[in-house]
Amino acid sequence: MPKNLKQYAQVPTRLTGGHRLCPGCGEPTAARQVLMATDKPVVVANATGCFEVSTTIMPYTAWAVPWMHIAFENAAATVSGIEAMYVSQKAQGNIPADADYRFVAFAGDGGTYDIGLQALSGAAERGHQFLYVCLNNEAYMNTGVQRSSASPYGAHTTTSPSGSHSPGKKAFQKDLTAIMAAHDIPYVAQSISGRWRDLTAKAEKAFECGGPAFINVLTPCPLGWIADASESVNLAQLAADCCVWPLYEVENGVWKLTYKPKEKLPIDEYLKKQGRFKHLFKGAEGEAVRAKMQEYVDTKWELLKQKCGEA
Ligand SMILES: Cc1ncc(C[n+]2csc(CCOP(=O)(O)OP(=O)(O)O)c2C)c(N)n1
Ligand code: SF4
Repeated sequence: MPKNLKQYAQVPTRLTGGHRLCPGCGEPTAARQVLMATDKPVVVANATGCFEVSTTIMPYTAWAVPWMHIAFENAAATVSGIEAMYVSQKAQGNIPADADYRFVAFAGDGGTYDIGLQALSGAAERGHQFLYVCLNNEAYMNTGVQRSSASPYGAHTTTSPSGSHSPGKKAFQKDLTAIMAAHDIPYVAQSISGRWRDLTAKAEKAFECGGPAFINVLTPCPLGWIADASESVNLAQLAADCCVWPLYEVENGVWKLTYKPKEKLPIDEYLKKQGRFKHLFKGAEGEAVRAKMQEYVDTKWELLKQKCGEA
């Protein structure tokens, strides 16, 4: 049963303030909301990326739990290895039989959608009990905003630049949440860092599902999205309201919408607030790209509603 706000305020802080993530970054908010969702001791594995480098600037750390830095590509291999060692040590009597730990990996979309996908798929298939959280800001932000396979169609990044020969990124993003659902693991979900109740409830289910769990969290990045830091929470909410980033879960194979916008907003409401889509509001070509994006979002939304028994 998710706690209320007053109860969450009593939960010990596992990721402290004083880290160097940018103001308005969606990553620490999401991570804190996830970590608040369990009272059990947790061990964290963290792939390189903004979240990792900014929370562990030598000689300081913002982590108040056991935490392991690992390479870009192997967050899932590491967290599943830690969990396997824990199970083995418990069986050997080296860890008390009543110990009850939880294991969580955090990685960006670059580390998850692209370079870490093989390790993530393998760990999910092996059935370890862990939660993998993708902090999805839709590009490789830590190294200067390069496109990833999570970057949306039409987005300007340094490796999909908009200009006279290019409308921004030319491919639609990979649907990683659906790919993880296809692994038939106990729990898969999409959330945003803005709606704390949605994310903490999902994280609680994920921690307690007894097997592999995956949550894909949209985490706005003011620097890469070229947006005002004060707009981050609103942008995440707009992504849900425009159905660009629907909130749903797949629990033991059952698909369910966890948020239904009262009125599905046009994607322009979301796009116009971000400099990475600014070029799409100039000329006929930009209009055509936006129309294609809207069509894509509408098609995916209808398919999702069918899967969730809402159509
Ligand atoms: C194998 C490997 N390739 C490249 C890098 C350089 N590198 C470090 S962080 C990073 C980008 C991380 O992007 P993402 O995972 O999306 O996280 P973000 O910084 O956006 O939160 C890259 C390319 C690396 N550390 N290891
Ligand atoms: S660049 Fe983006 S993801 Fe990285 S710390 Fe800043 S706001 Fe967060």
